[in-house]
Amino acid sequence: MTHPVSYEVEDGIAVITIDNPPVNALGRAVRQGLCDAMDRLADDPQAQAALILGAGKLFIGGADISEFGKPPKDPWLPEVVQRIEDSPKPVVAAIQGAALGGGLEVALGAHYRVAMKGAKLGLPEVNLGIIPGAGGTQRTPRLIGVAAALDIIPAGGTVPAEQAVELGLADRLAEGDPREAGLAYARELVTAGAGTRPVGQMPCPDHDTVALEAARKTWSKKNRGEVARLASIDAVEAATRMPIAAGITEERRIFSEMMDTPQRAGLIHAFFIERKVFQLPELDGVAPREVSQLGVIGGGTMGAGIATAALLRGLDVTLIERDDAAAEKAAATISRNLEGAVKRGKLDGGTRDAILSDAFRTAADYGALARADLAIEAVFEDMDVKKQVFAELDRVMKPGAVLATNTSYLDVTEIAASVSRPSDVIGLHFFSPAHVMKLLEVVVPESTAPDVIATAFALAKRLGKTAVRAGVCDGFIGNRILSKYRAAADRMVLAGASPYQVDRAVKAFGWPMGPYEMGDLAGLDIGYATRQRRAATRDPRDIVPTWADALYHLGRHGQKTGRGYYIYEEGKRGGAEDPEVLELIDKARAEHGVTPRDFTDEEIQRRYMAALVNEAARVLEEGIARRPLDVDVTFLHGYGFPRWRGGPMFWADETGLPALLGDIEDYAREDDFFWQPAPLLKRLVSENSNFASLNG
Ligand code: 3H9
Repeated sequence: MTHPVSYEVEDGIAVITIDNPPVNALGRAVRQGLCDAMDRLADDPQAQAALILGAGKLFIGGADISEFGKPPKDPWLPEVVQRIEDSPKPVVAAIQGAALGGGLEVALGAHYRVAMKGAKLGLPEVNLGIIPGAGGTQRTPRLIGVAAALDIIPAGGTVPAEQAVELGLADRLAEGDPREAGLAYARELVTAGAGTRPVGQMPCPDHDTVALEAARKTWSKKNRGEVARLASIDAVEAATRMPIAAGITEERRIFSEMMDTPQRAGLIHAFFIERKVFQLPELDGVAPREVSQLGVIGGGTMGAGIATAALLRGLDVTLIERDDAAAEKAAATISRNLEGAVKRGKLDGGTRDAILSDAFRTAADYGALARADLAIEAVFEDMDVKKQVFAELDRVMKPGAVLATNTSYLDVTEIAASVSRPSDVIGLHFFSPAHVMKLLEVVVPESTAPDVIATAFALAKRLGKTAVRAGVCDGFIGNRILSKYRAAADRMVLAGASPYQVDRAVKAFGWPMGPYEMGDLAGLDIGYATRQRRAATRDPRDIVPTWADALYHLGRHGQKTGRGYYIYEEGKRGGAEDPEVLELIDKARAEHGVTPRDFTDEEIQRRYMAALVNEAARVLEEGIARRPLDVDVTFLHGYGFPRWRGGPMFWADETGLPALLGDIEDYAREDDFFWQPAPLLKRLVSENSNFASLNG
């Protein structure tokens, strides 16, 4: 095996290149290689300075995350960075693509930094539940001050090369080849007789109480529950109080503490599964079909959101609406969405104008889709209406085009069977607002061709979405599981918990919203319509939240009507509890002959999660989700599941499946209709196994 760190001398400059694809992560061999290179540099009479480079498209993506949680191996990264800083000869780092985490820390060990245009520099460690652990929290504030360091470190943020130079994180900006730019800088330094410039030897930054307090205030609210962000602020504060060696020891202490948290394990699980979710063995070697022209049918909130997502990523979009008025309304929504992107700095005004004039058009006639490569219908959720749309698509679309439906629960197999080319049909279930939400459930009927599945995954990547493969059933992966834990919440309310306590308990677990706040946001008419739809096939033992029906009939449809479970006042955030809702619930309890009992918040959380995991186990067993990680990604990206818990299946493994099964069996003693343990859960417990074993 060739060594991942090479050393050669060019014109008096030692060029040290890290070549460790895919991201030049700082695994053990790279760390050792850098130490060896520093030893060699010190003794090399040919070299007056050194240049550190990363081979390929980026400088260094950070420490090797796959080593985390395993026993650490020498040399540790902080020592490596110190060795670079202690070099008696000047060291330059030339940064292209990205210098992240340990990658930036290596660059901060160097005495001079040149950032190539397009590069980003940052310390994203807190996103993984740790803090920078190789001097990042000590050297960054020494270079750019406490306030600027606090803008980056607790946010896990990156800055573009230009800003890095403005801040002083890098010394100069360059264009072109990083090797050439780095060599030119190093030669210039040698010619000028510039010596070393160790960042660690720079004076302690001023103790900026205002910035520290502001950061603590921000990060106790934002990413609620995450410990590493606040801990990273403590580490930055340490830089203001102690010399570098002590500061690095303190950083190391906090880093090790974070490394041992379950949050670190959860966040790193999330990092890896977000990538693995795209790796489907069935798609090995299957090329996606070419997609550049997209058709969207229906310009409501969903259709307009999908069109916006596609336009933002450079696709050409034709939107079909039934008449001019509807088309104009859709175009206005899309224009507003794009304006939002301009305001958030994601798009410039000129590009927005160009998109609207060149890449987007509306039409009333399906014939306008004759050249589209893929069409997504987002019309009213009714099987007959969908079939009519698909008949039109079947008639006008070119051979090889993909026909997709954005239905959130209708039978995609039945839709596919209604056209002459079922193998080209697939479900693409976007979440609202479609140009913001990351999740895309790719719903695959038996009849779908593999390259159509591959096309859906490639499209998702292009749109910046996380795609999860789902099988066909009512609600697919996410909404099917959601309906179960929602039902568990309703059962707890009937038994004695208040909806407000349920919401509070669920949020204390880390969910961004409780089920009743969520209901108010989505609109209580939606839940009512779902209950109506299911009424004909409902088991008589099932419990219907009659209080929710009553709210619907009172016209209290949630936020949009100012009243639902909560009472909303104009201009006020959140809603107030409504005693009338509690009266409606009391009435339902009386009808069911229920004497209300108290619930602890912990019991609410356990029942909510047990219902989720149990249904997820069924979804896995039926092959609706192929792997537990697909369920985890669905909940992280579509339902706001707290990322630091890794996902519900990861949480279940961490909690322990025997304990969860025990809970479900206990609950079944009082209600054996709702609480039937999933066979897969029982099997995993009997085999002393876990969900992770099914991730492949
Ligand atoms: C750290 O540095 C701690 C230090 O402060 C202190 C230590 C003492 N390690 O994302 P991609 C894999 S913590 C190992 O698709 P892109 C990734 O899993 C680290 N593996 O590429 C994937 O594998 P596969 C701080 C890594 O071009 C493949 O590389 N750094 C690492 O879209 C391609 O990844 C970070 O948090 C890693 N560090 O984006 C940065 N990074 O092909 C994390 C990636 O088998 N990384 N892989 O699925 C990223 O943000 C992106 O990967 C990056 C490239 C922007 C670099």
